[in-house]
Amino acid sequence: MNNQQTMDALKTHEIPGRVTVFSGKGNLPAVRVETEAGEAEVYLHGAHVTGFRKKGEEPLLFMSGSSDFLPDKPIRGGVPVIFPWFGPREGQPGHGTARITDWDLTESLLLPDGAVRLSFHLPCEEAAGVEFIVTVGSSLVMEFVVTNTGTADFTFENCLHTYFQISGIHGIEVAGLKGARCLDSLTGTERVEEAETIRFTAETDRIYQDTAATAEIRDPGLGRSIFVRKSGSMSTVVWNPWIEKARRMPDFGDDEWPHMVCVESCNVGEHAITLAPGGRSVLRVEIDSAPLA
Ligand code: TA6
Repeated sequence: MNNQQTMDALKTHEIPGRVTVFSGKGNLPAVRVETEAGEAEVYLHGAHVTGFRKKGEEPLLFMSGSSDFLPDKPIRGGVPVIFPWFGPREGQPGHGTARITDWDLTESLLLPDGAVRLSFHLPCEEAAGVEFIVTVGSSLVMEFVVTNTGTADFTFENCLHTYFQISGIHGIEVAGLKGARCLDSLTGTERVEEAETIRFTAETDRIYQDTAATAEIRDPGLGRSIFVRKSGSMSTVVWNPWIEKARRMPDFGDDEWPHMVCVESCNVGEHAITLAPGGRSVLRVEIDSAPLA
């Protein structure tokens, strides 16, 4: 949905040496943030974080080289903002409308610790005030905030559908989800996760429910662990498309599936959120990394 702030309006939010507004791929407006500790890139289309790296490190986020950058298409990779529903919906865009809407940049702020905070607002949303706040520093902190500004209850799903850059899907493992209820989206089966860590040997598409746990992506190939710390989220989705699904996705390279994994912080299914009028919900995710212990 096209609601593009003019470049002149966007450039009023620039901070010399820290925040730069530019015309990105597909001539879509984007914001580059550079701090002493880390740097990031965010497109106004979908308020989509397309890059984050800590100083001197490999990027933490995966971006597909085949991604579209079109007004009516989602960007493939980075952090798709999924709202107000997760997954397919008859006659509607998959994973909701927020990721294919042009958001407004409402504030850029240099914080005392040297980090930069960007605030985005989702226009044309009647029932709720929707903000997305991105803080770039030695980690990436994202807060998805929904306030029910209507006069009736408002129910929605939300998800920060993060794509992580990894050395190779066969060599990584994801820890932190043991004991969570696991809904397998491919088989429709449900079980409790008994493994200490998740390893990948085929297409994997799982919704872990009733979990507020930090997920850790252990990547010996890159000698690092990525931590996905969250609050205000009771669902975690783990996804890798593997060979056949990758081939079926036109905006995803056939050879890209070994180099990414999605660990998504959400509230989906029975954890969909219902806000009474005036109610407020905050989904907060911090992405950080450390040398592999
Ligand atoms: O989060 C996992 C998932 O729901 C998968 O089923 C897969 O469809 C993925 O999202 C990507 O969805 P998209 O609509 O972005 O192609």
